[in-house]
Amino acid sequence: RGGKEDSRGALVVLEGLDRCGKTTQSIRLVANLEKLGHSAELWRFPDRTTSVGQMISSYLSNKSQLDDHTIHLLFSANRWEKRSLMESKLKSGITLVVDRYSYSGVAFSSAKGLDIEWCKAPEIGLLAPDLVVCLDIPPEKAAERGGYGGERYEQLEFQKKVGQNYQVLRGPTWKIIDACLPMEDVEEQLQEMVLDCVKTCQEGKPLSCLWS
Ligand code: NYM
Repeated sequence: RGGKEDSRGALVVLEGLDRCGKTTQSIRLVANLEKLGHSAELWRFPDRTTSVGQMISSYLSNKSQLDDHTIHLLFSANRWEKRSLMESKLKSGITLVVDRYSYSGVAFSSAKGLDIEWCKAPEIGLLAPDLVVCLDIPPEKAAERGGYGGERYEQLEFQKKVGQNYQVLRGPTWKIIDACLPMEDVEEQLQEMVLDCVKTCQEGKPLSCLWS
């Protein structure tokens, strides 16, 4: 049932193709949660501030070359190095809104041709999100939005494959929002889903681990 002692923050993940609006929406969501009196923090992966994150950043901006398996494991390591902090924040009652997580890890790497089960393996044991919201956008529409920034992976054909992989990964904790709706509508739908999830976590829903 969960008494007050089991109360915790929610782990909420936003996923979607590049240029789907995740970053804008995650910033707004955290601001809205705080306005409503919830403690919330915005996180993102890759976290480019760590030394692993700097290797990732250099790879993404084409300043370094890495084998596909190696970069996959670095993205995963970047989540592992944040796992214990993530757990303690959640247990202290803070809701974490995370811009990309393991699903990006698997969807992007397997779009290069890596085996999907191999991609999932290093993610096993990371904290499982309470809610994954996927901002759904046709790859062609995303490409029209101000163009891609020129980082690795920001190409239409590649994004189409990533989109297909997201479909394969969709599970019971996934909710979809049409990212082509006006920004305010996306914001409102997202907030409603997240408030619901925050409530069940306050009531003591136990934390669980990937891959479930
Ligand atoms: N990306 C992100 C991956 O390939 N694997 C991962 O595990 C994560 C978290 O990095 N194109 C890719 C997706 C993006 C790129 O992300 C950088 P962002 O949100 O643009 O900083």
